[in-house]
Amino acid sequence: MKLDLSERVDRSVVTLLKQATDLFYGGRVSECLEASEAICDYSWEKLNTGAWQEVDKDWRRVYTFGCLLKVLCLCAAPGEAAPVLAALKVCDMGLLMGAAILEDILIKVAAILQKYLSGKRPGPAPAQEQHSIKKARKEHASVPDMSSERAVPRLHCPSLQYFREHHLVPERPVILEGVANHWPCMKKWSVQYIQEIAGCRTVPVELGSRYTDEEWSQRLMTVSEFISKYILGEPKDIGYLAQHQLFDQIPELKQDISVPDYCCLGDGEDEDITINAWFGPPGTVSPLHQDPQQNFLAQEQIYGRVMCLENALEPQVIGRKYIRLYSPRESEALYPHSTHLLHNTSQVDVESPDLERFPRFAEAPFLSCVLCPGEVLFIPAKCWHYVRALDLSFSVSFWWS
Ligand SMILES: O=C(O)CCC(=O)C(=O)O
Repeated sequence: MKLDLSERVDRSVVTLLKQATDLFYGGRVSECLEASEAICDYSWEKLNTGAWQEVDKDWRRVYTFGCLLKVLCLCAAPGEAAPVLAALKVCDMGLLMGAAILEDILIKVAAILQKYLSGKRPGPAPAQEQHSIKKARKEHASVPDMSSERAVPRLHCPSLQYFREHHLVPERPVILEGVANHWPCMKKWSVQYIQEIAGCRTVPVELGSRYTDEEWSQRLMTVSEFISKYILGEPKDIGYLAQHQLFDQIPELKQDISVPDYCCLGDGEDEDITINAWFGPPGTVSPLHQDPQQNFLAQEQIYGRVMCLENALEPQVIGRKYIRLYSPRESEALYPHSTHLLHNTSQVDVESPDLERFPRFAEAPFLSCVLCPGEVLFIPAKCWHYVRALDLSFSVSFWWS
């Protein structure tokens, strides 16, 4: 195993990594496991010291090497699903917290482990779970009265040139209809499908209704735990799977979506496009904020399953989002937070603004829409956007330049 690490990593750690590798190839698996755990623990401390942006990438690579060795040890003896499941969790931790090594080997290893586990998957969901799916489907957040609001314009599959001239260059938002209808996810995705494809994967979940709240936090959990607690669970709990890495972590899901053709109008390559997943129950809110890149926010069609009168399971289409857009020219009237971390986020609670504290907000013009499955919203770079899910919903956003 080629350890390409800079001088910034303590030599003792590099030596320990070499020893651990030799132990593994020498068949001394339990000693290698111990050493790999020490490597993971030590580098974990480094990853959790100071601001994340300042963590040295080489320490993240050390952590990934530690995870890889641990995975190899856990899977050394074929057989039970439990150690493979534990190994997959270690892979995910390496993917989330580490940095790529050996041509992204952890992505490949994770795919193999997931395939192995899918052969050992339990049968259909028990009746109790089906009942909760019914409950989840019935719940909606209130649709705002939009009669006095200016609607985001809509176009059906405009040409590249038309989109460029009338929307990209003048930075005008638009809803593109008919652009995502042919994506495989539109027919394929259901809560059950996501559970099957990604259930055993560990992901970060945002807890609380919005990231500006004091009690907001993030926790790592499996997609299965997320679905049973926040998608099928009690409506009082809000959890949002808002993930920048989900599609890299689980390439099987990425095959079901496409990068919108309009991204070719940008300067970058396809690999420079960041694809984000936003999966959550009704009521999840992304507070008013702006991002530096152009954005195509695509609303997926996700099927819930509802118990109909004959007790059969009927698929139902769900997934709408209420969205408001404010021009970057209105920034002052939106009262961005003053702290560095939240400078791109407004202090105003958009649907229940405190106009005594934020009087200019009332005058700021905006566009609004309810984005439905199959539709793609173009949000120009720096355009302020506020998003509230009206139903259980799965959106995919493409950030491009
Ligand atoms: O869908 C959401 O909740 C937020 C989407 C968003 O903010 C984005 O894509 O930048």
